[in-house]
Amino acid sequence: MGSLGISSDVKVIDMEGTVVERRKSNGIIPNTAHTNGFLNDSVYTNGIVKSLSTDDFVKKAGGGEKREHLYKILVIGELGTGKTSIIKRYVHQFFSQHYRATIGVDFALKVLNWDADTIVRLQLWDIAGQERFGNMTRVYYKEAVGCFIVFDVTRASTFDAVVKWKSDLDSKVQLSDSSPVPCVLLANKCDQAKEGLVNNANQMDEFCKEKGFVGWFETSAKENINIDDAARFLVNQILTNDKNIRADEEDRDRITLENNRDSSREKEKKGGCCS
Ligand SMILES: Nc1nc2c(ncn2[C@@H]2O[C@H](COP(=O)(O)OP(=O)(O)OP(=O)(O)O)[C@@H](O)[C@H]2O)c(=O)[nH]1
Ligand SMILES: [Mg+2]
Repeated sequence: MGSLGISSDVKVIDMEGTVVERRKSNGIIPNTAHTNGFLNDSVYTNGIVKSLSTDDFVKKAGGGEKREHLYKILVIGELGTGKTSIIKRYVHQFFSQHYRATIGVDFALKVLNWDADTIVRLQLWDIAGQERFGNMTRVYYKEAVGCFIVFDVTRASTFDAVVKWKSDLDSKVQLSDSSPVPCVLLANKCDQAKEGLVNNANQMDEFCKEKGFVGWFETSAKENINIDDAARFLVNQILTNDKNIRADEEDRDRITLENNRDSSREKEKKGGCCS
């Protein structure tokens, strides 16, 4: 981990699931913090994470403005399926055979220059497989707008658990319009021999449709297969949802404004406020 610039900092998560503080660890991890500390230092400015799903506008060189989105994405699934490895590959272009189980939750940030006018910041929440739909997942899932559920193609039992992770997710978090959080299924370790349903692409498509996954990808953190594509696919879903929700909210605001204007005109017609 040292080679990745790992710090001994710890992150403190409040019961709302927001990282409220980042401080140097003196070797004692506070009760409220669950971390392995693989965070890149650039992730948190001033130690405080901004509220999620917000937009900022940043000045572009040459005048115009860029829209900047911050999205929280969950990475969940059974123990040892490769969640941490996928994130490390995606964010740090790094892979290790060495297995160190995540404790609680870990974080990483990936910044995407999406297009000429858009920057997307993905805050990736790497949730330990050993959390297994425990009480803390409700806290960790809060405000997520996208999710990867990961299974290990060499262990069919990890695929069997996918449905439980999906229903845990759907029962604990929804988008602001109450629709389910878009979730992509990752069949990881595809560099190795596969076991079970994952050998049949048509049945996998059917499974995903039935269980409400927006899509699935075979991935390998080891060989760097499909991880960028899967992330791009999920971000596209998130951006579409975000745009639709925003449009609905703007419509609602406009209608409320028009109704208010109409009712004050009515009052004026009737002779002002005292009639
Ligand atoms: N061959 C192969 N091994 C992988 C791949 N991804 C992860 N591994 C290995 O699988 C083991 C577990 O990987 P992790 O990324 O730590 O798994 P995890 O899902 O984060 O596990 P928990 O933190 O316990 O939930 C490690 O030994 C990795 O090197 C892959 O794509 N191919
Ligand atoms: Mg892990």
